[in-house]
Amino acid sequence: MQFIRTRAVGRTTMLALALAVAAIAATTVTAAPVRKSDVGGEHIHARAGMSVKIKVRKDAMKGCNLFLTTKNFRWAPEHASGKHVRGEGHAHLFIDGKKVTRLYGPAYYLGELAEGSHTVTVSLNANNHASYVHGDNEVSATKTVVVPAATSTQMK
Ligand SMILES: [Cu+2]
Repeated sequence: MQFIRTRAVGRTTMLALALAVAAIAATTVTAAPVRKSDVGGEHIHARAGMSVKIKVRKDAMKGCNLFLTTKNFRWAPEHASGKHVRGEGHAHLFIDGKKVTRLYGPAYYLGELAEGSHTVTVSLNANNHASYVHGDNEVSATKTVVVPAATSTQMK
């Protein structure tokens, strides 16, 4: 995510600032659930009410932070790659459809994403890495993060 550095505050700068703030604010949750047929592999029927929600917030210094809120789910990094225990597990993080890492808890430093629009998806997974599902849908959440174009004015 780009930071705004300006040496002269004029009308153009203020407009750019307003646009940048608007762009950051324009993050939206996409409702379309991930279908297990899109994922393939193992799946495990989740207990009723298991869910995950995503928040992406600009870090005060650099990049962004990811925060997850889960329900009816217990983070169990100590059991990762072990046998399935009902309601336990970890998460998988995907950025623009590509798996980035496992998540072992509710917060993660995403770092700086390139300028443009990105999809951030988190799925809840059992200890054995199988996706938790409700019916045909993965227990997952997706957020679109828009990183505005650089608005810095360089002195020449
Ligand atoms: Cu896994």
